[in-house]
Amino acid sequence: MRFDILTLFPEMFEPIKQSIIGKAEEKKLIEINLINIRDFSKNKHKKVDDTPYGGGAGMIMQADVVYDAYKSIKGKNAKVIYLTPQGKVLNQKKVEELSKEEQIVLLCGHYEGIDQRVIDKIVDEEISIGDYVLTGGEIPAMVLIDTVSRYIDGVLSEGSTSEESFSHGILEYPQYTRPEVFENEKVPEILLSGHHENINKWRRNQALKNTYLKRPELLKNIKLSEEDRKNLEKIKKM
Ligand code: 4F9
Repeated sequence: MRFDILTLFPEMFEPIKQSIIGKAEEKKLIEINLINIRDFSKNKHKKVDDTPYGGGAGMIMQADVVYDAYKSIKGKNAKVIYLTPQGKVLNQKKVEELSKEEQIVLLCGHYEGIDQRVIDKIVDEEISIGDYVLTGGEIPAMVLIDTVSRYIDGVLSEGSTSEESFSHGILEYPQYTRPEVFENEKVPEILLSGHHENINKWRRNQALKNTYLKRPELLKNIKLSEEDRKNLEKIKKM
């Protein structure tokens, strides 16, 4: 998977070169290519924005500069994503879908926005990471790279994406490790029993309970077994 990032602030992406994503890049499992939009300014002062037609506050990134930066990217089958609060809100299903792309171009806006004509010309999809406004699209782009990269073969250890929260559409069960007693609190007895069938049942129940208490709206999106239904009824009476 290759990510091409169109941004005015390429330095902001240094942190994702660390940790797991950095390792994935070293292993050539993913490639992150930064394009500084400012390099495509035709202006002697390297200006990339101008005041909005029709008036109003702030500055607008210019269509021709953004377009020239975009045209410098190599590749034919790239999906172009603009990070904006106007997009569909990202979720795990979308993340998994995007992980099947061979190349993703991420357009990061700044200031009051980007001239609509270049958005209309190059963008395939608009994505938001939540209903709030940031100072730019860089942090959303990093969120997208992080979530999508986890699905690329070899980036995580085997099984890490299939067992987690949200891959089943509900929240995780609680996890414990040594010591067995912490501040007088013991690890749930069942986890020390070695009885895997009972442990799995207990974990499923804990996941259902967690979801019911913290994110009940998620329960509408998943298929519950007869056993799940019975257990949920019990949880609701607690
Ligand atoms: C992008 C906010 C995606 C949420 C881009 C200001 C943004 C954003 N999700 N806010 N520029």
